[in-house]
Amino acid sequence: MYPSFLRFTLTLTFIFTLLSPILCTQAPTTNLTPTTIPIAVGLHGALSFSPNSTSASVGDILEFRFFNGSAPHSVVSGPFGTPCLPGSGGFFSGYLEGNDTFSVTVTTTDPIWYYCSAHKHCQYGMVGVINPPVKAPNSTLAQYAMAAKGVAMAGAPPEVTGGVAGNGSVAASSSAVAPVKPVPTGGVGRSSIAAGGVGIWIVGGVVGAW
Ligand SMILES: *[C@@H]1O[C@H](CO)[C@@H](O)[C@H](O)[C@H]1NC(C)=O
Ligand SMILES: *[C@@H]1O[C@H](CO)[C@@H](O)[C@H](O)[C@H]1NC(C)=O
Ligand SMILES: *[C@@H]1O[C@H](CO)[C@@H](O)[C@H](O)[C@H]1NC(C)=O
Ligand SMILES: *[C@@H]1O[C@H](CO)[C@@H](O)[C@H](O)[C@H]1NC(C)=O
Ligand SMILES: *[C@@H]1O[C@H](CO)[C@@H](O)[C@H](O)[C@H]1NC(C)=O
Ligand SMILES: [Cu+2]
Repeated sequence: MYPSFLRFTLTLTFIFTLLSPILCTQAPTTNLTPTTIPIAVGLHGALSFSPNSTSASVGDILEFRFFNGSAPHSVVSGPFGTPCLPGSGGFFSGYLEGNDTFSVTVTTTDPIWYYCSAHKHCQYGMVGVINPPVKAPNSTLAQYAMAAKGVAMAGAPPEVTGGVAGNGSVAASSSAVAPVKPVPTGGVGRSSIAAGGVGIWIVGGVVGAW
């Protein structure tokens, strides 16, 4: 009786351990599910990103979308204090156009300033921010754009970095509207909950119920 019951329990534990990565993706905590956030690059020929200010959680994917028929653009991240110039450890898409995408996984809730390095697009206001600083009016996108106007020449890293280029089929008429997301409060990040920990909790809970 006991040995077979024990065997049954161990088998269940084993099965749920195998299943836990799958169960984790269905976990009730909604912000465990990464959100893909589309950002249109130069839609309808405009020298802008749309939206140009975006809230994102750690683990979310920024999907920069380049459109058919548009001029080549890029997305480059860089510090607030040096507009139109890249920073270390950021991203650079290279020069992309028709239907290309560039996907960047968000790894911080700190502000990420970015711009297009093509020609004088940055100076003309092709700039954006992820997770803008909450203390307006300091460090606003408008201030970044204003300072960008005085930059002699935009810069970019020597090679593509910090993201993955793709090749979707994005209709020029499609609108890229970011889903409404709550502004992160900084306390509970997805990163603070390890998937493995949730898996163990599920296994423990289910086996405990038996
Ligand atoms: C894509 O762009 C090319 C060049 O501008 C244009 O000829 C073509 O009609 C466009 N296709 C679509 C589906 O928008
Ligand atoms: C983009 O996709 C459209 C629709 O599938 C296609 O007609 C067009 O040729 C593509 N453009 C490029 C530059 O790949
Ligand atoms: C924030 O903005 C105010 C008003 O422009 C300014 O007086 C203050 O020095 C700024 N603070 C910082 C830390 O930039
Ligand atoms: C950001 O986009 C909004 C909406 O298109 C626009 O009104 C605003 O001027 C843009 N901000 C900057 C700094 O370009
Ligand atoms: C997307 O596909 C087109 C046509 O095959 C190619 O010219 C372009 O380089 C591809 N872009 C990326 C980012 O893979
Ligand atoms: Cu551009």
